[in-house]
Amino acid sequence: MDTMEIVVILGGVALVGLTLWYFFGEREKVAAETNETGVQEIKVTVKGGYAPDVIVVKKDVPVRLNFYRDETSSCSEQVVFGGFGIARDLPAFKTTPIEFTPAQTGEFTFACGMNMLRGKLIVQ
Ligand SMILES: [Cu+2]
Repeated sequence: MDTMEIVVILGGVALVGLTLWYFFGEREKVAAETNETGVQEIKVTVKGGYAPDVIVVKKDVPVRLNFYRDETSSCSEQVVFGGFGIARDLPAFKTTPIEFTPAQTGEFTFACGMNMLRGKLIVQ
């Protein structure tokens, strides 16, 4: 085995590791903050994904997720909260608030219209 082969193999291993981390790695959780009107509010930037992509909220307290879509890629033009029956268009370079009150605890996925970009809402 020459050096080039070793480099290629190591590169491949690193790529597999990165892919596994991307899909299964522990994501950073961010809790929505309750503002003075009693709404749990958080800004989510949409750009090739959702940042943050794991959002923690409290049950039975109104939630407002301010989706700021920082791109024109058609992939992210819609966001869908299947568990809450919400599908909303996100105009590019604008903030679109999505409001609801989670009535039960659990983990709920949200995604783009094609289910490619994904995030998670954890209700505690
Ligand atoms: Cu998409």
